Amino acid sequence: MKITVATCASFIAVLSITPRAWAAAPDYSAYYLYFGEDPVSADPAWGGLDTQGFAHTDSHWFITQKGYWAAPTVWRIPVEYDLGDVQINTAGVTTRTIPSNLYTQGFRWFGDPCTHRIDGIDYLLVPMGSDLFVPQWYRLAVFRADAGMAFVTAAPFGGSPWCSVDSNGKLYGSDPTNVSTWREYSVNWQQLVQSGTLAVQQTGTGTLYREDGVTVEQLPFLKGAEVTSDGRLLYSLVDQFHVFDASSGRRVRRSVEGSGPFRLDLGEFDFAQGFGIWDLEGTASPHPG
Ligand SMILES: [Ca+2]
Repeated sequence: MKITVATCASFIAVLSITPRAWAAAPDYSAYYLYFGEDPVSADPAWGGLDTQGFAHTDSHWFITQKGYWAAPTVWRIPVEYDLGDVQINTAGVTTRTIPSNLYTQGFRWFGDPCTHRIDGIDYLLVPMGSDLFVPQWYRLAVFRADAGMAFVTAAPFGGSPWCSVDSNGKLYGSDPTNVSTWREYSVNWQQLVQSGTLAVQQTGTGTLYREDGVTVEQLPFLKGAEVTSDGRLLYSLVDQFHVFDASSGRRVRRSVEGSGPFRLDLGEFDFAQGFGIWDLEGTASPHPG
């Protein structure tokens, strides 16, 4: 099975990684290896300093931009397109900006988004923040994930700059700085479908530990995070990836620069802002492996 992780930086766009069985793994069966930069040294229109995060449905990428001098924007790109060769006027690519009333209220940032399908309807969830340079995370916005990307609603989301939903519909988030825990939320998805309102209730927290299980891990500035669809692993992006077992909170893998099977190599002037995990095998992606 092939997995693609996308990070955003000024040039690097997509990292291909593949889960491999790890013989010593006590309570999970796979982790993800970095296999290369793809597209290589691309500088796509959705990239640059404004890119904040990635999500996907079965057929499309969704990429958020904070809107440095303009309104925050989300791109919707078919999976069969080469992400390194997409322009804003490419047929089939659509963008939408933040609703004007939310922009007027001061929301200037889109964070690292996520998606969830309920009753055959795909929804795109986007953390929104105010303040151009020091974002405060105030709301979780919901859009339809079809081509119209209609805005549905927004609700408080505990200040998290990222969101993730597992296959059971459980929603995850955290504080943006000095992260030592993550939060779990229940969502009334049926209410979202039926009345277009978002009811989010925190149901628990998880504590993050180092590999030795003793010291609480503090992640100084979280760029994004994602829980695998089975809810077993939490990928957090700081300077590198930190991968935690979601049941124990213990870190099980950490990416490194330069060498090793799980590495994140960023250029001198590049930095990662967010990411997404997508098993592209069996999709129409030009880069399934
Ligand atoms: Ca994401």
